[in-house]
Amino acid sequence: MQIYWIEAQAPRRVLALARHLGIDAEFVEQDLRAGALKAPGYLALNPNGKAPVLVDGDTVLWESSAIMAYLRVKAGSDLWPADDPAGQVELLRWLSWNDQHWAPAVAPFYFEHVVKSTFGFGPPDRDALPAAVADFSRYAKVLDAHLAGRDHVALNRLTIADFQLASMAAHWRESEMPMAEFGNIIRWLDGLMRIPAWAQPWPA
Ligand SMILES: N[C@@H](CCC(=O)N[C@@H](CS)C(=O)NCC(=O)O)C(=O)O
Repeated sequence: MQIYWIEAQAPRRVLALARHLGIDAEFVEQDLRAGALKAPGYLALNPNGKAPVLVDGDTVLWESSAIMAYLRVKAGSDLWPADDPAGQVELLRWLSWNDQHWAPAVAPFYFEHVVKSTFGFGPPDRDALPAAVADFSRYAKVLDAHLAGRDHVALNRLTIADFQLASMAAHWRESEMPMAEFGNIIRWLDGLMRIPAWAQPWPA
């Protein structure tokens, strides 16, 4: 099995899960700045030209949530509720909510402060961020209320939804996300950081 990755939030979910589950895979880092994700060989695996991608024999998968579900099935862990249709529905709710609402709300902060510095795209444009605060607050309120009295996003246990929702928000401090009033989110993110594979997901 190969997992193609760059040092960014969507691959991070997959790498963390693979490490957490002890999956034996070859981790193939791609050079974003050299255009590796847009090379014909890579586009044949993922026509979107994005990471991560998983190749396992004849199976080629892109989209990190699908890859995480695949890894879970492979490892037989309960991070994806394979035998629980109602649990799957609950997870799908949060995976969809992330991709439609939460990820776009946190992405401007993450991009300006983390993506730019990781890949040498220049300094953060802080003037671009005030316009992003309203959306951030709107959806942070939803997540914060949901996490009151909970340590995890769904099913009262660690699932792939936690990794999906946390991958950009985990960087809230250095990204200067206006998180101060959302104590339940902070508690949840700090809790995830106690999982060694989440705190340090990157292959050596
Ligand atoms: N929805 C996709 C997102 C994939 C994605 O946007 N990957 C980013 C890194 S986080 C990427 O490869 N960006 C490079 C590019 O767009 O050129 C997933 O969850 O896998």
